[in-house]
Amino acid sequence: MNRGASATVTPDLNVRADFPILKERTSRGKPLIYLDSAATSQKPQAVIDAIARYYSEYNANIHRGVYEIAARATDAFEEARAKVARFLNAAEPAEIVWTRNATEAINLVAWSWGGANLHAGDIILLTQLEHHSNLVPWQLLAERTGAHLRYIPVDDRGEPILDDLDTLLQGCALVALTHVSNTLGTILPVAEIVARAHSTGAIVLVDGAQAAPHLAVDVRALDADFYALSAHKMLGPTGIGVLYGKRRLLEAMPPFLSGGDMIRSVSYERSTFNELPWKFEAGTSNIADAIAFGTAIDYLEAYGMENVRAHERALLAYAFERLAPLEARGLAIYGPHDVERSSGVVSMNFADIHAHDLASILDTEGVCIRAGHHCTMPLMARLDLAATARASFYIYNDRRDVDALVAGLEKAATIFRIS
Ligand code: C6P
Repeated sequence: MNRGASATVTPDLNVRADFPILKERTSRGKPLIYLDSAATSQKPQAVIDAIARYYSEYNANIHRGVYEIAARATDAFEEARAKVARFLNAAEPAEIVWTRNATEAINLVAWSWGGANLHAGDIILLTQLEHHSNLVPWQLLAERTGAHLRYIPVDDRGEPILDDLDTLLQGCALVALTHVSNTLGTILPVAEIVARAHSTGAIVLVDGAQAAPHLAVDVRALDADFYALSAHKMLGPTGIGVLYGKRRLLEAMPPFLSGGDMIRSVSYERSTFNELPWKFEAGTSNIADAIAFGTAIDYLEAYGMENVRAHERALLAYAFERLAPLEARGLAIYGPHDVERSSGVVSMNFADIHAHDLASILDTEGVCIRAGHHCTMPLMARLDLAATARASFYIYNDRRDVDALVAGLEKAATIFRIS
């Protein structure tokens, strides 16, 4: 791996070598060109090894057994939590709650904090960019409590319009917004929105599912009250995610799920609950994947988050340059056409080719992209789009992947007779 070296779009063969899947070929014999990291990232060998090591060397339940491998598993599990705390610059590991994914982290807040704090007539403010995971839980909460949803609007390029933010914040108890749009790649001015929300007394949840893999996130600098992420988008395994929450808020919240491990004492009549963060971790946790997520964080930290960002910025600039001639032939690129404001996503449509057809043609060349509404149906409606074809980059991508994408688009142009 290119540890700490200044990032560049020059193919970094060592990074690619760390990802065994990138040596695979498709059934058509094409090299795998993986451009769907916004859906899920690939995993370095170190992460795969960490999972195998847990199961083959010290598989045991945590927080229970006194024997050696149980203590080792508990230590590794809690050490991974401490790594996440450090990665996000949380004040302490107790502010890091393991969940299954970002979706569950958001649901935890909606059920626990929302159930205890939201009342009829309160406002929940979202943006029009939200992924369904940061929209549907609030719709359901609004139905349960009588609260109302409001949206920060976006313009035709998907840029949030903040001119009326102070008006939108009136009566607002909670703002829930994405840090980076999964559909367009737009990086939102979260610190500014948090500060303005706090000045009116609102709590802010940030959906960091697309930001934590790509940006150096500092939850204290952002002053986010809650921050949600999924390990699988940042080199870690599926089935493990994180809710960061400020201690004061987490402490005041009732448990979300209940059962073993989250209690202090139980009688036939009543129960008292464990300290943070275990109060929110009912039942046996996803031990192996939490530990392996810790390994993914080690990998990202060794690479350097500033290098992740620099690499993606450079790759995106190269992609915009290579795609420019196709724009003259009907390629439409959505979102900020600006590497400073976008996080490694190119969302597009090519003339009147359906995004799914485009994805299928690219697939014949081994190029993996996502087509569809990207779990942002309201945003699609707002932008008057049925679907987009989305290519998304990560540290293991290089110029050759962009070249393959462009070649695939040219093949589509030939098939659909686009001159
Ligand atoms: N977006 C995509 O292809 P989960 O499924 O819980 O790991 O992540 C949900 C989620 C929440 N917020 C944002 C901004 C997201 O992008 C996602 C997941 C993937 O865009 C899969 S739909």
